[in-house]
Amino acid sequence: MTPETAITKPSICLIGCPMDLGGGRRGVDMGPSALRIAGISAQIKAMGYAIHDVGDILVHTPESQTRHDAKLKYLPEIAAVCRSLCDTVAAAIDAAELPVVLGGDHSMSIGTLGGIASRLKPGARLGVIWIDAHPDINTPDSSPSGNIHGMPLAVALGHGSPELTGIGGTNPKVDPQNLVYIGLRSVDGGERGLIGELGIKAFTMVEIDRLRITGVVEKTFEYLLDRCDHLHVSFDVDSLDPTFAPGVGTPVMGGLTYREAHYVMDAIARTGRLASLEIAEVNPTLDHHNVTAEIAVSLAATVLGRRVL
Ligand SMILES: [Mn+2]
Repeated sequence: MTPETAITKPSICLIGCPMDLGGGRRGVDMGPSALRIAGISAQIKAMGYAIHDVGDILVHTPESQTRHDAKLKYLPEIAAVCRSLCDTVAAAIDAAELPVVLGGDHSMSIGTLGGIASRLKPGARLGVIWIDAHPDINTPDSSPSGNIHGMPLAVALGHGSPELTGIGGTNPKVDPQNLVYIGLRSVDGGERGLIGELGIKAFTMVEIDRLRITGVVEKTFEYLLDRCDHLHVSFDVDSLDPTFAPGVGTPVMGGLTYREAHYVMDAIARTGRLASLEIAEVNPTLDHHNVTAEIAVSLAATVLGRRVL
């Protein structure tokens, strides 16, 4: 038996989002399969959770699409996927299940956050911990690439195409004061401007060097826990250093170590406040023997409460 944090456990709703329309590099559409093959269901079940795997959201391949807008590549297709994901996440919450979304490129967060925001009780506040090398807060005008996986947080904060900001019916979905970044190290000029303008709390890799991961986690909770009722964790596997996790959509040197990531996840589990989770940007085509998906699954188990002792 493995010891766990919670005594009563919600059912976990696993939702695959096999989408790679939002990034410049192919292959993250295979992320949900890689995470399932790495045993996400069995490992969570072994912790005593009931699992409801709803399978994958329908996503059409880029080959069957036409790109209409260079500033918002595959906008109609990504909007359709996110609407469907939004409904699926909302249904899980309605069924008192804890949604765990398996990606897929990070544009899927538009759907995940749409579903969560649509189900918040009146007056309840959504808090988000965004663990990522990139802040994903570009607008169509600031984005150097037009790839929507670099825009989901801007959308959640109400900036961007109405086709995306309108998903789930709540706009904005997140208050910039209720968002914390951990692990940033690759930030575009426009993103830097918006983070400063909105006063978003960000712990870059420099803060992790300076405060160590323990200090960053402590400050994150001091800042965030009192101001949120629903805690959502969005984990981009590119937050990890590529020496540990090579199979990611957009690798950047100088990331979290395996132990730092586990420390963050363990600390989040101990708050008892996690209400939804997503794992983004697992790219099996760049991976070695599925090691990145295996690490992501072990981190998912940790944030859901698996402990060493
Ligand atoms: Mn990301």
